[in-house]
Amino acid sequence: MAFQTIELQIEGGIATIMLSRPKALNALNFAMVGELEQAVQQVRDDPTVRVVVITGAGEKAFAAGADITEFKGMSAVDAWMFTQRIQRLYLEIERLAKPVIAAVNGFALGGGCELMMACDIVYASERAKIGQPEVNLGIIPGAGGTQRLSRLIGKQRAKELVLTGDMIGAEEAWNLGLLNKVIAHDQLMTEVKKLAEKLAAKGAVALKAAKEAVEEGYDIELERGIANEGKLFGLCFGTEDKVEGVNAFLEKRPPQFRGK
Ligand code: CO8
Repeated sequence: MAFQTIELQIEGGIATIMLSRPKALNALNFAMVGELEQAVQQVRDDPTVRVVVITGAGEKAFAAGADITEFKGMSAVDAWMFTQRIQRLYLEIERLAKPVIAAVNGFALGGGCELMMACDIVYASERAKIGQPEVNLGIIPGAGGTQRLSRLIGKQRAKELVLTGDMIGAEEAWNLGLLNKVIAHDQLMTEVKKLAEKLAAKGAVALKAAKEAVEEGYDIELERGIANEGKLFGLCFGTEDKVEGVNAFLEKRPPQFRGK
């Protein structure tokens, strides 16, 4: 499928979605949101895709947020509808039955920061700048920023970022627990590829079950969360990958998982 605002490349079981409006720092406009919806559906339904990477084109930005030029003249109802759409898209990414890695190559602001937070693992360039600057526009985050941020780093620190609209550097974001790893800028995609290949070699059903156990259990009481984990654990015992994984360990050889 030919896209105008993103690029989608699928190779060796790894789908790379690149936000590609570098002149506007990869700001998410309506067209990009529509194309992201299509790309996410495509990678979700393609059984050859085992891992998804999301990154930004150019040297400066992952995504500098929603496209502010489209806010001019936008009605309250339109804005509400748009947030609902982008929220659904980010939930879809968060719940995708495959690991999603964010490769944050620069600014991740507003809707860009919110997209980053919907991903499973975040590797960032040392040049990354992260924040929720919406208050500077007289608005607030609308794609999960007030919710995922406080769940990730705690209410107090989330409020500081959301209320000041300040950007923070990669080191500070890592200290807060927003990033998994900070990497030298020119090494970012090499390290992300290594991680993606590592994940692509695992059993796809086990990865799906593991992600689902964490996601579904996160906002519920411990007892229900661990009960759900137990059922997913049991489900793994019905897979060919479990037979292969256990046999490979006992036979002292690397496993060859088939995602079945
Ligand atoms: N939207 C549109 N254009 C943008 C955006 C943006 N978010 N960010 C940057 N650009 C454009 C600039 O206008 C500029 O265009 P031009 O060359 O035509 O003048 C170009 O990208 C390069 O930007 P700068 O010259 O400003 O580059 P700097 O390095 O000087 O500054 C910054 C980089 C600090 C990132 C600066 O561009 C900036 O502050 N950008 C805005 C960041 C921001 O406020 N983001 C939040 C947007 S609101 C949001 O994300 C809400 C999401 C909720 C879901 C949607 C609900 C409707």
